[in-house]
Amino acid sequence: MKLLITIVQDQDVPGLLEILMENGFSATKLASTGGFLRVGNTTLLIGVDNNKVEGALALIKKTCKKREQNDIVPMIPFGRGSMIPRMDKVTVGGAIVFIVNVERFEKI
Ligand code: 2BA
Repeated sequence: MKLLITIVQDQDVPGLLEILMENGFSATKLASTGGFLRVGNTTLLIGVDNNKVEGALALIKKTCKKREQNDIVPMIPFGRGSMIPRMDKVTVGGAIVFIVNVERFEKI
């Protein structure tokens, strides 16, 4: 068994959960925050049999879209001692997936 630790944009979550459930996968949804943009995203824990990993990845690929977001964290100097926010565009997504071996799975 593998655990797909899957980080996706909030907008893609309803569609992704729906298609995962339709195809017999189980998932747990956690609220998370990206370290770079410091905005909310969603982490899904998806436990899957080894022979279904590619199927789950295909559904993630089909559902999760790349989007441009403003990065307003960095600041640039502006006059003496003051700073203004700098707006950069970054491409976020489709999805970040960590595929981890599960040593043992128990449902009690
Ligand atoms: P964030 O950390 O908020 O990153 C959002 C997007 O900003 C990233 O999209 C990437 O395009 C850009 N970015 C991230 N770090 C950067 C940096 N040091 N310099 C320049 N640009 C940077 P994605 O790569 O699609 O990542 C989406 C979210 O997935 C991330 O949100 C983070 O929550 C998670 N993530 C991505 N890579 C990760 C990793 N290696 N470990 C843990 N979480 C990760």
